[in-house]
Amino acid sequence: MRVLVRSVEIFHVAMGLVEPFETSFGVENVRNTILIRVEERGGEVGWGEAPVSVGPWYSPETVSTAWHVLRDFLTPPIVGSEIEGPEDFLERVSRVRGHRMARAGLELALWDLKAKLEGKSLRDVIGGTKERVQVGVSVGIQPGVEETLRVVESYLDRGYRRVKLKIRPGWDRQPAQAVREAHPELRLMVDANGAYTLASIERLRALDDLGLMMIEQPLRPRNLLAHAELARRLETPLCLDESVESVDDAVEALQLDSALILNLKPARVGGLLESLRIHDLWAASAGRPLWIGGLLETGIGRAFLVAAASLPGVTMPSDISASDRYYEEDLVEPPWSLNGDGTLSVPRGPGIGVEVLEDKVEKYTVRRDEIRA
Ligand code: OSB
Ligand code: MG
Repeated sequence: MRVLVRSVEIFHVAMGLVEPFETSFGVENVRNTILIRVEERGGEVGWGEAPVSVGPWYSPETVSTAWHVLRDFLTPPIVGSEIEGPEDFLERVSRVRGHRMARAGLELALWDLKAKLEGKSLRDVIGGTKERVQVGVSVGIQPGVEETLRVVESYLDRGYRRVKLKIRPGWDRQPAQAVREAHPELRLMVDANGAYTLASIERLRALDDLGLMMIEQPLRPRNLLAHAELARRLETPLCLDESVESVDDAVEALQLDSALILNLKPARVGGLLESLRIHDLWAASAGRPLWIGGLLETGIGRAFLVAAASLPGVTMPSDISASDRYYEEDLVEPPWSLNGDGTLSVPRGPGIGVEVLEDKVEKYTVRRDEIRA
């Protein structure tokens, strides 16, 4: 690909969630996030998403920091100039430290643009091999055990075959045990979003007899060494999420043996190129299980998750649910829908393979900016 980038538009969108999503770090009712639209001289367009939120809870990034960094640092090096593609973009902004979700948003838009210009699906451009990807559902913290059982039941009725429960100290053994007793064969796991310390290891040990697939991110992000110790002292495998922001982090996690499993989120690591490197390292070189995680993306960001989940090293169900699990209406056509076998289909059309409904984007936009040469 070699194109002249004519403009980059950024949209702050606010979309109500169909139900509040509560984790150990807080509750979200409305998804505030950033969409990116890149247009090249010939009129072809690429879309991306930087799935930040209003506050720095999951990661230090927010809508405001991503807006600032996209506008002032990531976009100027490519607007009005010829660029070769996502790799070229990453080189031009390599001085920028951190801000990986902002960077991912623009990088993803360039992958969509590249694939469209080549007339290929995103899956084919990145080397995906699957036609359908296995997915699961992430269940937020509920007011009580009854509600948890009811919510899980409703997802199972809709066809989901793997359930992840959000936990925090004091909301862990009880809901997990109740779901396990009601569904002895269910593929079940938990995600703590870093809410525990090694000092509270007994709370986590209490989960060891529930046959969980894994415990995701039990300890704080910077604690790779403590995760390694915890992994040695628990039966249940550990999975890292927030701890791995780059291929360098993945190398260290493998060297320290911090976790068996990785939840790979393209936005968390700065885009698809870094995701491909981490995928090759974790799955192909180290032979460890890996799956794709989400951040309540709109249908636009979801397309990149589905493409990533079609990679051969993704061997466990991914956190990619259908559009109606998140939003009343999605920004793409067709919306993402669950197949009867608990999978999502990987689109075959050019680029992200779903049409972006620009009138819907406009409807949910609270702030828009356009960067031109
Ligand atoms: O830790 O995986 C997480 C959503 C927002 C922030 C963090 C996480 C999540 C999820 C939801 O678990 C996954 C999804 O998009 O369905
Ligand atoms: Mg997580």
